[in-house]
Amino acid sequence: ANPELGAKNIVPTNKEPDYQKIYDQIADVLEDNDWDDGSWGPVFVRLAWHAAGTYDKNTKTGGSNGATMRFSPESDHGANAGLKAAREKLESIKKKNPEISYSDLWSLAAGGPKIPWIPGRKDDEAAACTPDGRLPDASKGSSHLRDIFYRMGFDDREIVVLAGAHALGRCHPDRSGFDGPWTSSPTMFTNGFYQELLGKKWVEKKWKGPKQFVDKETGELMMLPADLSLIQDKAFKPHVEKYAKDEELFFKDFAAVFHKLEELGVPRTGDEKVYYFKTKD
Ligand code: ZEM
Repeated sequence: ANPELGAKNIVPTNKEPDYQKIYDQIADVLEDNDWDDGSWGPVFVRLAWHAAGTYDKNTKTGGSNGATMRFSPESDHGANAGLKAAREKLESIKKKNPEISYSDLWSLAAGGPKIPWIPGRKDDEAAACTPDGRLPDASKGSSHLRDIFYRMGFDDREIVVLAGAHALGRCHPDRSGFDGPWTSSPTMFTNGFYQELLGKKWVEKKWKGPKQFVDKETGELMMLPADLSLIQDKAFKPHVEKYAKDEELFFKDFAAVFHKLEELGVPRTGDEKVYYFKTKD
């Protein structure tokens, strides 16, 4: 026992939580026929991304450390609309494993078998909430994307890699105001976002909602103005073409860049153990 603790019955345990076990518990709650396309996976990825994407490399504020989205005002930022359900869904895992921080839990919930993951994020207080406006605005184009992602420390290629996450999930009129999925397999991680972007003809959706695009043929798939800017911009487009052709390269690069995103704002010594998780199937 640690003599500095004073209190008699407290024996400090330095035992690491069993992260593979927690990863498996998260995997067990993903499937749900009452949620969207049948999986909580996409909204968990969005939760982790919005927690991390507040990072500002100049002031070293924001980032995936802290899990400050639990608190107002960050929980009420427009970009975070709809993420409360994801946070609540993960409460059952937190209850079973109180030793894991919320910030580690959220980043773990976005993990995949090929994405390196390092624990050790510490939760912070409401005072550490970042100001509104740090996450990208879907109605804007490439120069806005550069402003936002350069601030986090990413380059053009990394912006295109990260946007490939839009293979997953969908837009919800009651959350962002936009509507529809980017691909026809929104619960599967593929390079489909790039393939659709290049392969379909995109026309403005005729509706009262915010300006977005739908595929001309069926009208069932969608693109945000920010997504389309990735093929309108001369520096972004070659990366879109590269990842549309080579899914293995996309998976490899996504794992590295998503890991970098998840590390933003997390103090590290460089000696940390890196985890890779096994999927059940
Ligand atoms: Zn998204 N994203 N995102 N994104 N995102 C939405 C949904 C999802 C942008 C954006 O405005 C929106 C990244 C980058 C960018 C995911 C992951 C990642 C939605 C729809 C919008 C409007 C929200 C809704 O209505 O539910 C913009 C402008 C981005 C700049 C490039 C990055 C980076 C991501 C992860 C690496 C995911 C998985 C979803 C789907 C969520 C769901 O609930 O299905």
